[in-house]
Amino acid sequence: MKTNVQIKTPSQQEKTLDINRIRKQFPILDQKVHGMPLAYLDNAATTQKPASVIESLTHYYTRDNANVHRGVHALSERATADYENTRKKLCQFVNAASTREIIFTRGTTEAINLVASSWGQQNIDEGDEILISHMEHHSNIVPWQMLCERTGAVLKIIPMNEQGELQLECLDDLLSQKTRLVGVVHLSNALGTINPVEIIIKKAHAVGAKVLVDGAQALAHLNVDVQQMDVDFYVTSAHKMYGPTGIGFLYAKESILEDMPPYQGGGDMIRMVTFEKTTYNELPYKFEAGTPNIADVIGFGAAIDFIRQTDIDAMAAHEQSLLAYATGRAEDFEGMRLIGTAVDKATVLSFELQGVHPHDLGTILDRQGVAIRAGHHCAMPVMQFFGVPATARASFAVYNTRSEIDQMFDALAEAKKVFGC
Ligand code: 7TS
Repeated sequence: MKTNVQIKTPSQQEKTLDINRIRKQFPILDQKVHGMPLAYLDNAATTQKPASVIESLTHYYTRDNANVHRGVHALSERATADYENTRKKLCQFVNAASTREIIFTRGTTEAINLVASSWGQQNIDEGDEILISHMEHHSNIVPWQMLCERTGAVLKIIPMNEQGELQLECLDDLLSQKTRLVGVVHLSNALGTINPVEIIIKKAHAVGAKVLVDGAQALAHLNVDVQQMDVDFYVTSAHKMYGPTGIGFLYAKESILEDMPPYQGGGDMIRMVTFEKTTYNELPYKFEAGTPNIADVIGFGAAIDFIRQTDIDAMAAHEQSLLAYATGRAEDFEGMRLIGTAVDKATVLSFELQGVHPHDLGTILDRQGVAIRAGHHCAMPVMQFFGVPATARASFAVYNTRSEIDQMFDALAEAKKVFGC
């Protein structure tokens, strides 16, 4: 089946990467699974980590381990400097106006819950509307549903079409003076669609709504400039960008953060505590209660270094050429249906194979050393839209190769034989 996918291929001027050299930086890739070379194609779930990230964690625990912002001793000063250095790197990486706008969280999920809880508590009332899209991850659905339940606000949905593209022509009808917040995913984990977030932001701002963009999948694949985008909230997780699990951040405009109440109370987020009254710390610390995940923040910094050194545009170009190759093979593969064929897409090949349940596919591919994901990808409304219980999903990162994609298609051919289809 031919689709309308027009995946950009790298232009002549783009830096070409030495993928073998990059692969050598990822020790985990050099292994066999069930006697076959590992082809790790589950990067939308989590990416692998380069040696520099792993070493930064070891270095921290062997040389610098201490609590931050508190001690006057050398270890605490070094730990604090490295911790805050990651904030500076992130500030530059997304072009935030100030480090005060970068709040460390456990990841995307916690960042969205922080906004729904803190900003939501202050800005959402009965009858207000929150607009999200049909292709959101559960973490950009459930916190808003919970907020609606608490406040009596109404959740509305931007529809999508059969290609898995948002129907932006519906935006003018959906947006109104009642809309307080629009939540939209930048790069869909279930479909690979890249959404035109700038257009959505402009239209939302025109009715006075704030916009939260879920960048969990985006920051390892797209160039993001939060000021140019004029986004109010941007959230992500380090573990999808070659960094550690359990850490991510919330970017928000300083003026909005200043007005938001704290999310959690405790150490570090206060200026002065008495039993009568507590005053809160300045940004960004007002939103970072308790001892933070120091080691993984430092590891996150090493992951940003890796992306910057490798060059995000060159990485994106390589991944686009992998996706174009895989899409071409999929179109020639009898019985395969692609789920998500947006014109503008990246990194994700979601599909079903006639006659084989995605979970069985996942298991058979694993026996051939190929790691993909099978399931609803925490985007059940997407599955409901396409009328499938689950999809199989391959997702690419900078270290993947065409021969790994061939290995996947060989394994898929094997699966067809096993199931006689
Ligand atoms: N938003 C999107 C678009 C995601 O892809 C994910 C995780 C999240 C939010 C939540 O991120 P977390 O780090 O807070 O868990 N997506 C996936 C996935 O596709 N497979 O496993 C996790």
